[in-house]
Amino acid sequence: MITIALSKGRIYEETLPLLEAAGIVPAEDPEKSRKLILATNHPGVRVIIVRASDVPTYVQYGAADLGVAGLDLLLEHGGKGLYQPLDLGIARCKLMVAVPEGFDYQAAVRRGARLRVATKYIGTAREHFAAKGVHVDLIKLYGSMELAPLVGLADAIVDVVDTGSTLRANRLVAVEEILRISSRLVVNPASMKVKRAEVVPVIEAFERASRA
Ligand code: PRT
Ligand code: MG
Repeated sequence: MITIALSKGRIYEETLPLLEAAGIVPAEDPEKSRKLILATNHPGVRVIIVRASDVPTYVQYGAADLGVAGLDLLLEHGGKGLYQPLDLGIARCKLMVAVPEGFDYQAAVRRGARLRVATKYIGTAREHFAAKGVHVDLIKLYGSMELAPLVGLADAIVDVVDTGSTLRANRLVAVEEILRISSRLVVNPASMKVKRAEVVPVIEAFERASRA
């Protein structure tokens, strides 16, 4: 039996066609069912539904053999104990620095101002600002980063942006791109050895499908 860890929403939706290409069809829709373990048409394969940021952890400890996770979350996790054979090119977005309209970020940076930055990506943000020599106090949030500058919690945020409509709706503007992001297939290294006959065909099918 192999277990594939996915998160609900965009990762699940964009991984479904790849699963299908590997001949795997979940028996239920996680948006409709409350089940966290989904059987598939394939007796040897099940899908577990976890929080996006927990996918690397489930795979690292071997509770799942494979998983799909955004590069943003993989970098925060650190990637320890994870084999990352494939960039699936799905759930694309950018990690950006954003500020309220009218805040001159570049001028603040030139002045050497100390900025308060709210983010759930503490590790990546710390590295980014340190490399630029920008002084920041990082404030850890778990969601809705866009709110923080609007209520005086932070001067800026570091968040992923896709269409930019959430930024616009909250009168924020992206001022710096940190990283281009897509989702990766992650594999437990022990599963790769012990369950090679089951795991490798899935990796190969994902590779063919994501290239197509
Ligand atoms: O939602 P939850 O708190 O459980 O976890 P999550 O937000 O980490 O997971 P999820 O499922 O929302 O995202 C999973 C992965 O999708 C992320 O790790 C990214 O790699 C990728 N991804 C791609 C995105 C987006 N696009 C995206 N737009 N993740 C989040 N967003 C957010 C964005 O921050 C904004 O708040 O969606 C909102 C809408 O974005 P705009 O720019 O289209 O308005
Ligand atoms: Mg989300």
